[in-house]
Amino acid sequence: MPITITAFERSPDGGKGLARDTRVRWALEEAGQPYDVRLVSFRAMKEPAHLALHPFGQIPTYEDGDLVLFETGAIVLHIAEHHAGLLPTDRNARARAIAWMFAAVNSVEPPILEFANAKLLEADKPWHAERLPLVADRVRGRLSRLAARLGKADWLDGAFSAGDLMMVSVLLRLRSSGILDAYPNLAAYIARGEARPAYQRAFAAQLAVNQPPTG
Ligand code: GTB
Repeated sequence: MPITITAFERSPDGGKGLARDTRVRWALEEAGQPYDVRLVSFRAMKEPAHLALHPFGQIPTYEDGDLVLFETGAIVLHIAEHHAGLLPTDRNARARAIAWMFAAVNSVEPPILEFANAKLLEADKPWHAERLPLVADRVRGRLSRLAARLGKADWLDGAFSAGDLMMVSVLLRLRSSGILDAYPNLAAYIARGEARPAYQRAFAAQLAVNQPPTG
């Protein structure tokens, strides 16, 4: 049985690669692992069969034989631990790469999500105009520190790792906002991630679901 992941039957972003199955597809492509995708509707995600895989009724999930996983951080770490290419072999370098994975989901993604949600879900609130700059500043706070740490390096800690895969995936959500324009080294970092053939394959696969070829 091949690895099976779940993804949106129809992603709200229409195939821009922002739904979280893209980062799992990317990790599987980096690891050279074939996978199947089961598409789920918003309704099916909240039904018992899917809730048995994902307690919060979300995508993506990951199934490999007896193993069922949810949470992209855990899924990407599992893939990285079992296949070459996403984590260094040196023990300390490996621990640092994992720390960057946690930093992506625990320190950088939360303010980005708050910002995305503020724009998407709160635009009609009377306090929106006052709150949005505060939320944007919290994003900039993280980006400034991250940009300073990255400096002129290609990747966060030596060679490309699962830490970079997660960080680039998290930062991609900001691209349409213009916030990244103030951080050219981060914009270049994201572009390097997107240029990886494994990312390109992952992106194309999720796009094919959301924009089936016509004709
Ligand atoms: N922490 C979990 C993880 O990393 O796995 C978060 C999983 C999650 O948020 N899944 C979302 C989901 O299933 C899809 S990715 N949502 C449905 C629900 O909760 O009912 C989030 C997402 C959705 C859409 C866009 N977009 O259109 O731009 C971007 C990101």
